[in-house]
Amino acid sequence: MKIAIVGLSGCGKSTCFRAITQKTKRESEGLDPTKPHLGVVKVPDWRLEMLKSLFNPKKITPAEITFEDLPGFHIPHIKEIEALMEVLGVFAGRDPVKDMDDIGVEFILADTEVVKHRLSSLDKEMKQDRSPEKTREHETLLKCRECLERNMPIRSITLTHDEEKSIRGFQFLTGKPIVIVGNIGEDQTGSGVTGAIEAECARRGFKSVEFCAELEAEIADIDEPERGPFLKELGIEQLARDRVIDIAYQALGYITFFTTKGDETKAWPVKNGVTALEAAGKIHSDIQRGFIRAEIVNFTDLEACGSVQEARKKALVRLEGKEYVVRDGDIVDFRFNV
Ligand SMILES: Nc1nc2c(ncn2[C@@H]2O[C@H](COP(=O)(O)OP(=O)(O)OP(=O)(O)O)[C@@H](O)[C@H]2O)c(=O)[nH]1
Ligand SMILES: [Mg+2]
Repeated sequence: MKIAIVGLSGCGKSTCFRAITQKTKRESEGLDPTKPHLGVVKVPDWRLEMLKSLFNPKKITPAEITFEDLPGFHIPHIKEIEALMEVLGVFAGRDPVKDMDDIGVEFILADTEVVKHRLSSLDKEMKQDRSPEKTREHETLLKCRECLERNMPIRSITLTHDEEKSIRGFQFLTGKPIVIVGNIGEDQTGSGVTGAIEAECARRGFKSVEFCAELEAEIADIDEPERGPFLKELGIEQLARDRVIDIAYQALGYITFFTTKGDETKAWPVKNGVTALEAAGKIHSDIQRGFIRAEIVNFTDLEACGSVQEARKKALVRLEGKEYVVRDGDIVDFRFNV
């Protein structure tokens, strides 16, 4: 799961990257600012703490997201990137809605080039071969072109499963989920300056969050014992970073299921809508191949009951088959035989 951090030059992408990954200045100092950099973060999930107290595992493994910090204003190499985090430099007195528009236009142009290029070669190919696959791809690309010509992102088109599949390989930028981060200055905290961003994002169906990246990047440099008092002095209860990661995770369209096998309690990120059989494959191909049933209790039920035994008494621990659609917070025990 990889998210690329994009935005205009100097909008604070690298500062956001440091704040999100909590890399210290010293760790980042050696990094070449003209190159992309990767950082892995653990997705904060309070439910893991509760599961820890119930199952007492030796090890807790949260879900992870890799963030990629891109230098300057770059059209990212989209392969392997599942979503974009777009940083708007509100702190610099810029007009964030205009910046959002400008970036949107660049992405639309980049996708338009890809569509044009492919349509032109497809026209030639279809003179020899008018297979249903090629025809479908052609029709879908025409839909995309029409959408892009209206200055709309590809994610705004409703495509059938087959249509989506026919263009999946192109990894269109404007087809990716997007999270908008309003990077505000320290003096802008709580001033509502990002109201305009929020309204614009709501209109476009984007998730957005405001964040004082510089402040939170500085916090990474404070040693643990001094961190608490420092945060208290600033009146910060929780780092916005956690919320930024959480919102990015949601924007990716992921939900979390948990396993509590042996010594480890683990959070597994899966696309919303996966079946129990697909979820099993995330863990191990053997578990998928030999899938018999999945014993499932949802976190909310477990929390309300206080123990698995109690949940069992209330018939909230269920046996589900291959086609069961996994829900966020399911605690799953796969039964399999290979
Ligand atoms: N006051 C203030 N300054 C910030 C904030 N975020 C970033 N800056 C400053 O803005 C400058 C650029 O920040 P970077 O994080 O390097 O921006 P960038 O988007 O990575 O820049 P490029 O990779 O060159 O495009 C640095 O001097 C930061 O200290 C902020 O929230 N408040
Ligand atoms: Mg940078």
